[in-house]
Amino acid sequence: MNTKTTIAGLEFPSYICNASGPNDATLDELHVLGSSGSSAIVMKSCTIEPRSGNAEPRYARLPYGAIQSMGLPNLGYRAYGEFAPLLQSYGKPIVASIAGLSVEDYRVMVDTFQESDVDLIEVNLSCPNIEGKPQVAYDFEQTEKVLSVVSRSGTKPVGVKLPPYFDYVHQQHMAELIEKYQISFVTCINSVGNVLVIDPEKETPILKPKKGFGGLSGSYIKPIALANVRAFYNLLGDKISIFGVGGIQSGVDAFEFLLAGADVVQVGTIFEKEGPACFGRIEKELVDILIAKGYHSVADAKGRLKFL
Ligand code: RRO
Repeated sequence: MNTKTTIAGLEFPSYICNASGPNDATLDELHVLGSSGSSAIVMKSCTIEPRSGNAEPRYARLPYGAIQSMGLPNLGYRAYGEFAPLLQSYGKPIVASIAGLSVEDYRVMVDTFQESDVDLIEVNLSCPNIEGKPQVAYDFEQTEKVLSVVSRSGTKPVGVKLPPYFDYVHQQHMAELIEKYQISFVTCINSVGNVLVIDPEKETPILKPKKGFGGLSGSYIKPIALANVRAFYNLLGDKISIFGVGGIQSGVDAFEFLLAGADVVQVGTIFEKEGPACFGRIEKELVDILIAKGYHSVADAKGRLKFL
């Protein structure tokens, strides 16, 4: 079974890779991803300066996923530029993820990664956990300012990591901007921002930062993620590539994202819980489904959602 696929013309050896977020901020963690079944090495979103992130507790597993307010803990973008050549021997795509705190931050980081050994640049427009910094992609004027600087320079493909949208007009508006600025791929979706989980015993939120409001991930958000993948697939078709992310923990989940139109799926919450064995397990489960259904490759099933 051929599970090779591409994002922005770049070959991915299989369908499942890690999502920016869990266990991808240090060089040791990135080496673990290099040695794992992940089809790429996706790095933690970075900022200009290193950050230790928000106060703890800032991550909690839930029955069907997780809530977190990590607050962008990372080593600063320079470190990730230096790590890239050390990771090339794994022979899989290296993806930088940048999360500016200003338009100028995005410009500086994208220019630097354009000159580095990373293969793709994911521009994170959707971190929900920085106090006083709204998610960029919910503000289309601000988004356009960022897209105008990140799309300007270099030859490496640039994509955007989007928050969940809940209305088609927002997906349409974003799709127009993606076309206008020749963005090569989208990553749908980031965590569902600013949800609240309460501990009824303690009568407190379960997270400390932002008075308990944090990003929701895992199975809770899978239908929202599928809807966003499908909406962008409908709107942009083969003009862009799509990373699907949100609640994938089994081969069936991955197959659903494939039908919706995702070129590759990223896993975050299940990787945090299960460790690097999850990549090979989900890939094998997906292959078994494709064989049972008579598909010959991942490409064969992509976008093939049927209608009632
Ligand atoms: O670090 C975080 O708190 C974080 C980021 Br950058 C993001 O993009 N999405 C998320 O749920 N958490």
